[in-house]
Amino acid sequence: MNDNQNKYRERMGEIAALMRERDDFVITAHVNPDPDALGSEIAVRSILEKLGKRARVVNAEPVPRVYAFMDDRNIIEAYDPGVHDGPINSAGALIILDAASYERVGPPGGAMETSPAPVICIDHHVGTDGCGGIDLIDPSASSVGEIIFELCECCGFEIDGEIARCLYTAIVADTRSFQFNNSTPRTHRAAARLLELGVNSEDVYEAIYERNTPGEAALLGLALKDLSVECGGRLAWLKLTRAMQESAGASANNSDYFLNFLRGIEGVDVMILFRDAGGGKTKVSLRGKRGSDVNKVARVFGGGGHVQASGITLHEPLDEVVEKVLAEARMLFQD
Ligand SMILES: [Mn+2]
Repeated sequence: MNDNQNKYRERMGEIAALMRERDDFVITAHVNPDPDALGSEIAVRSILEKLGKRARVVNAEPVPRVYAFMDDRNIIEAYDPGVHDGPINSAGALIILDAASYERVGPPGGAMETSPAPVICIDHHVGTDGCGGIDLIDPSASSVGEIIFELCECCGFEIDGEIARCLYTAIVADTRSFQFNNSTPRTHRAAARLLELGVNSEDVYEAIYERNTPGEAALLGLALKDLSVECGGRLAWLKLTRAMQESAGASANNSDYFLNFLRGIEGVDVMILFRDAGGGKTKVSLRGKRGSDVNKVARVFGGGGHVQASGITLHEPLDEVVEKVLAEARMLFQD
């Protein structure tokens, strides 16, 4: 075992000790939660529940419709300062998952930053420093789900059916069904063990990828009419204007549904989806293949994420954002 692995295990031990010692936990994750964020939150809450601890999950916003299937016990609460600032302030410990800054957590992050409670932070994003408490940040992990699985194995937390399903869903979503290069032998070992514990992989796949609405299919059709492929066929992008979203009666809740069509075009290495998110906001989702570092582009505009999957939100009109983000993305192909 090398130094890094030792440090990793030591950190896991500290986290497990705090989980066993304390009570009254508040768990959160990043804004716009994805299955890794939600699955990890629900799994950690279940682990604490089994230890006889009180724990609540408080997010900046309600669970997105497409991921409602993950929270079938309605565990996740949407942050309300009047309801949650008290519990956050008096918590035995705070747990931040799939994010490593108070800012990425959104509104509850402000209350957490000023709370005297110790903070556990478990993440796998690149370029994050942690929250200054007990930080477990491993960018080589496919997902926080994978890290929580290892925490259970290493520290003797029992994985029941619900926890297994949550962790497997987290891993599948963050690796896009083991297709991304963040999917390692370690990832597959975790997944294999979770299958042994009874997870139904077909159900998980269907729940994640096959929940789009006919309106979203119509919106994809409208967007594909204006598909742009440039940089010698290596950069493909789509934009979703307000008019397209109104005409289709749908928005893009699941950006990968759109990006996967671009991913399937032979020779494309970088895929970008631009969306007018309303209220003067534009959201940009970037994906890279074969090692293309789209995080580099996202960081220029204050966005974040992973080397091959990043996002940006800007309070600027769609067309202006398209122009400047594309200018930066084209630089990826200038060598
Ligand atoms: Mn994640």
